[in-house]
Amino acid sequence: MKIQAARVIVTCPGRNFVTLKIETDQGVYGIGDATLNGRELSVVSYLEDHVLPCLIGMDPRRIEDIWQYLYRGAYWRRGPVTMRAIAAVDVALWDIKAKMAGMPLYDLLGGRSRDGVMVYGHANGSDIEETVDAVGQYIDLGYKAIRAQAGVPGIKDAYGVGRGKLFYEPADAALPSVTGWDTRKALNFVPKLFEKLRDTYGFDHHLLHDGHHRYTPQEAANLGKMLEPYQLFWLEDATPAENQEAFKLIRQHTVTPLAVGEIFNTIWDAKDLIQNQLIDYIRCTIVGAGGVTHLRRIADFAALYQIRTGCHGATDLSPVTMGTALHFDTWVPNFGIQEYMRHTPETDAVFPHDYRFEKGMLYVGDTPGHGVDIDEAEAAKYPYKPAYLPVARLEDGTMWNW
Ligand code: GCO
Ligand code: MG
Repeated sequence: MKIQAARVIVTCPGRNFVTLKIETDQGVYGIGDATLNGRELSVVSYLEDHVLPCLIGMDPRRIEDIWQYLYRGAYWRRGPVTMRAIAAVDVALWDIKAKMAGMPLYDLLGGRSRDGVMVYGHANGSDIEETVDAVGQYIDLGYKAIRAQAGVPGIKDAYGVGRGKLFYEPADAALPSVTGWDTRKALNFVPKLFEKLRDTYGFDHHLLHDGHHRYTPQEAANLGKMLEPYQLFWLEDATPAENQEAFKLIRQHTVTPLAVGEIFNTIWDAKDLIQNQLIDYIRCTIVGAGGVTHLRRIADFAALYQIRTGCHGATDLSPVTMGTALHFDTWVPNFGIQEYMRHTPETDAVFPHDYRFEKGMLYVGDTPGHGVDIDEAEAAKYPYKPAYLPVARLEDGTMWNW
């Protein structure tokens, strides 16, 4: 069996997605996601110019060997561009293997560990009142877990506040827009949001919050401590994690569970965090961290330390990643939660899929493969449009982490 052709498809049904389609000489094809928000075309080039020519003629059944070929063979290891390209190939190959086996992917991975996958949605508003209402809407939709973010008085476009309900799209401008940040204001405000949420809805639902890399370790420790009475499911990306040791300080001061990893690319980004038990949830996902082959390695390592998964699932992760992640989540023994930001109807039409939402859970279907396809005629209707994530500056103009 041979890989006969491989193509990259770029489409923008409301936002940009980069998709890889691998075709075999036996008529079976596989689909992988290679989207890197705001840097999409770099992965297109990496695949088209440097990866796809090597793949033609290879045996698509040799997933592990092809992964190692692309990782070791590049000599230049890791990084978001390389690892997304590898992830796209890996996911397309798992799709092909599962289709050939006539099995849904979760079965090939080792079978079901659970019936459905608990997800969390994003509730946001321009102030506390709006966010409290938005959380109420998610509760009405049956969600068991909800991430809450609100506009902070005095901060221009605080992180996480979208324009519409249910959909939130931060990459929204042809050049990065400038938002503001002020840690003092946020620290005074965020605990009030969660106090109001617990007063209004009680403690039956899981509540989550994303610090989006904005705090120093000491500030993050302070925030975690102040949030303890509200029993969060997790505080995410409380501080940047290039220096994994930074989490030690947070950990020494608070029992609020910590999650990190949406921007990690390999197990090496998480090694110290995991083996020193500095986090509770690892947020790497399929497209960001080298596909099913590598994410499985990270999850198994995390399981040794009772750390659970919490795959990133924002809208910049295409339905192909969402579908594959759901198969992974259905199998992985140390599953924690799955982020789920809904895609627009245009995106859903480009990527027909068989997963479905019911009462706060997502369920995979039983179609052989990962259950997500691409309608190329639909995709062709939406040409690529440059769109960047915002940047953040402090009041005095200093660049900060968005
Ligand atoms: C999350 C995230 C995202 C990112 C986005 C960047 O927790 O969902 O922080 O919303 O900002 O994925 O492309
Ligand atoms: Mg996040």
